[in-house]
Amino acid sequence: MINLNSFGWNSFFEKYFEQYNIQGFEHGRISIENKTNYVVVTNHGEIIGEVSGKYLFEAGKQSDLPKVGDWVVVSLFNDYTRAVIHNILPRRTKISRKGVDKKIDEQIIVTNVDVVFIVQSLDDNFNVNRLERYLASVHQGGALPVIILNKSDLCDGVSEKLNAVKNRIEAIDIVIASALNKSGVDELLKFTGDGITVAFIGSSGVGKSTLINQLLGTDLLKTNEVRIADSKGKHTTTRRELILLPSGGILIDTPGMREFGLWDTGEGISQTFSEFDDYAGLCKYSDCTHTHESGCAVLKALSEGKISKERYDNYLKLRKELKYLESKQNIQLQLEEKRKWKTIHKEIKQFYKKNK
Ligand SMILES: Nc1nc2c(ncn2[C@@H]2O[C@H](COP(=O)(O)OP(=O)(O)OP(=O)(O)O)[C@@H](O)[C@H]2O)c(=O)[nH]1
Ligand SMILES: [Mg+2]
Ligand SMILES: [Zn+2]
Repeated sequence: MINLNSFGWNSFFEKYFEQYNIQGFEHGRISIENKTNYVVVTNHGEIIGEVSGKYLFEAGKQSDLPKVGDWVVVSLFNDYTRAVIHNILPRRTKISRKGVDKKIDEQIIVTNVDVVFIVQSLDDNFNVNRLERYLASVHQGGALPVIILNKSDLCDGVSEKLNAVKNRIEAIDIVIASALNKSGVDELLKFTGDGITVAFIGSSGVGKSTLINQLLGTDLLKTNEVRIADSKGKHTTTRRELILLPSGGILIDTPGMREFGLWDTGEGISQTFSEFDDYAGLCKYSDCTHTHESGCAVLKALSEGKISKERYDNYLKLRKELKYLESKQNIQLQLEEKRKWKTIHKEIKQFYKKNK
């Protein structure tokens, strides 16, 4: 029997599972999402699982389907070699972004993570605006963010870059690492522990999989050189994968992301830019956009040097993106409503025709 506590099972999920437990269902955690099925870690080992037809039928959107990190309700068949997934237990935390296809949709990267390593490399990839973007999403999803600046061996001005981050971002742990010469890896280990789930996110090629291999002490995950021209990665990792750390803890590797569009991150932005809320509360107009209004306390704080200009610019940019997303979502909702009415009207007309 596998001890699922080591995979992060705890009283939070237990409480929700109780009703299924008394009906004889089992529980498990999604460790890999394949194209057509999942790998589920259960008390009886790693088992291939598929979502039940009923659940699939009732799932309204992509985010209703199981994701890596989810705890699911299953029944086991064929001598514990096949699992049918009936439901997902409530997600304690999640990381989401705006889906990359045309439809405005939430894409869940991983769920039920305690800590998120936001990984950047100290070469062309280094970008403080992007760190703040990731932070807003991680804050929104409820996990604890840690910033990892990797490939320190490739960078001469490490302390300048570290200061650039510290000047912009307060009260978040930052680890300088080099997966190549193993520095900083011990420091990363401090954030791991039995039952604690840590996810690695960031652009392709920053060294997420290499860092995980270093933590594991074996080359379990595939890694690949970056392009010489622009240090960009080759999207080597193609699936999210949950891995047990021999020293205790759970690590989740994720594929590098080209874009990290915000999804529903109002709270996350507030938390990431908490000093702005203090000032915004003092603005003359409650719907102040902090761009031109008289009596704007944010602009005043900016002119007095109490808020950094870079943070201000990024704050406005992220808020604008969120507003745009919300308006798009509204349009989409309206279109869906219209489509619904159209079908209803058509059905009614057909009914009349038949019954004439
Ligand atoms: N010089 C140097 N190279 C590193 C370091 N960490 C990783 N690399 C190299 O960077 C390349 C990309 O590393 P990966 O671990 O594949 O990157 P990844 O973030 O997993 O990328 P994707 O899977 O594509 O998202 C590999 O050639 C690694 O050997 C480091 O600290 N220093
Ligand atoms: Mg990788
Ligand atoms: Zn204002």
